Amino acid sequence: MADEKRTARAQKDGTEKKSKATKKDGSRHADADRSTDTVSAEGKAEARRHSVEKAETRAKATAKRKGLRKLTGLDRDGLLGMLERMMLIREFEEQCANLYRAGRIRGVTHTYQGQEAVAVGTCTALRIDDYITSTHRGHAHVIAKGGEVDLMMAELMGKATGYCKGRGGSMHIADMTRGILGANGIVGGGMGIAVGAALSSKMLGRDTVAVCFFGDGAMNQGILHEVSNMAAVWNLPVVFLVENNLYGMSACLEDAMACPELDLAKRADAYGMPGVTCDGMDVVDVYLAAKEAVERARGGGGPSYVVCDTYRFLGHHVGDPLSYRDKSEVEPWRALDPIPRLGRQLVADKLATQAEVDAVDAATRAAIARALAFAEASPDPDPSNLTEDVFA
Ligand SMILES: Cc1ncc(C[n+]2csc(CCOP(=O)(O)OP(=O)(O)O)c2C)c(N)n1
Ligand SMILES: [Mg+2]
Repeated sequence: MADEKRTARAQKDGTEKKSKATKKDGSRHADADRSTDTVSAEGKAEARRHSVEKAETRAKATAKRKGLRKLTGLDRDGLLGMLERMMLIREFEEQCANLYRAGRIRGVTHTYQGQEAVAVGTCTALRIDDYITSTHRGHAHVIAKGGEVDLMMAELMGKATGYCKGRGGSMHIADMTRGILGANGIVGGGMGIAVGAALSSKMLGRDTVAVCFFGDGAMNQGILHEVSNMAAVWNLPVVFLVENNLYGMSACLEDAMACPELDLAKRADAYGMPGVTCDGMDVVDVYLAAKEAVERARGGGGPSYVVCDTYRFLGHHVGDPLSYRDKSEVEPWRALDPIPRLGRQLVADKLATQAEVDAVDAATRAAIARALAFAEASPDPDPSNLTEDVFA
């Protein structure tokens, strides 16, 4: 067949396939001949409605859930501890956004409001010597893994007492004493590090597990294919933890992902590993899914994917004008806020009174206020040390 004919046939086949996909999910432009097959505004609105309706159905199903201790295997302190960590993250992020708006934090700051259940549910399933790799939206991962908010706040404000002596800022916080191998400004940048950590666990005969946090946007980074394959081939103790908040910057899932209508956890099938999707607005559901994946990895059962369906209440970064998403989209997600949701369940389950829940809230606000005072009182880095810790 002549080259032009082959190309024409391939184009025709491609067009036909796209047309079928359009008919099936109804979300694509009818004009499938265009080389960039974008999604219509109606298609996106429909997809967004579908996402939140799915989340609402899950929330209804678990609202009256009783017996949290039995379900999770956690005691009252463990369950209240999850509430505390989520509240600590929320307050840290709120203050962080305020400081950024006031010009007291430099650079770009990505906050995590709305997604707290993902970091906390996952890290509650981990031991202190397990590893995590984080993302550009990483404050929550550090707090959930037990990191110190004073050192974090000082780092964000560029103070000498910060985690990285004020040289790293928001996207470079690490704490080797707690297995926190670092946030990362490179989308997908933590993936190789996590699989490397898992490989080291295996080679050293240790039973530590690595959790690799990343977003739906990062799912399309090439390195994920390499490390997923490698982790499966070598049966490494790693969990690929996807935070599916439906957006990568201003691009929604439907614009950036082939087959967005498919369950993202199905990607795991390609590597012969298990993949599950859980309710990322419910800390208990995330904990149960993460626990199963972590225990499998620790027991020699190899890697897996856990996809958490969630939503970021605020913009991609503080100051994002949010022109790409309709305001009305946010309210139904806010109604699924994971923090009051756990609070209500603890009260309904008679594991805490409302007064106790409120007391945890007050204590976490006080802890963040202390962190802020610590950071404010801390010295700036001494310019004479500028070249210290510089290796290249
Ligand atoms: C390699 C690389 N490409 C692009 C960017 C710019 N960038 C920063 S965050 C982001 C979106 C990431 O989306 P997702 O992985 O879904 O995480 P989310 O922001 O939703 O938490 C992009 C494209 C980057 N930092 N690194
Ligand atoms: Mg995302």
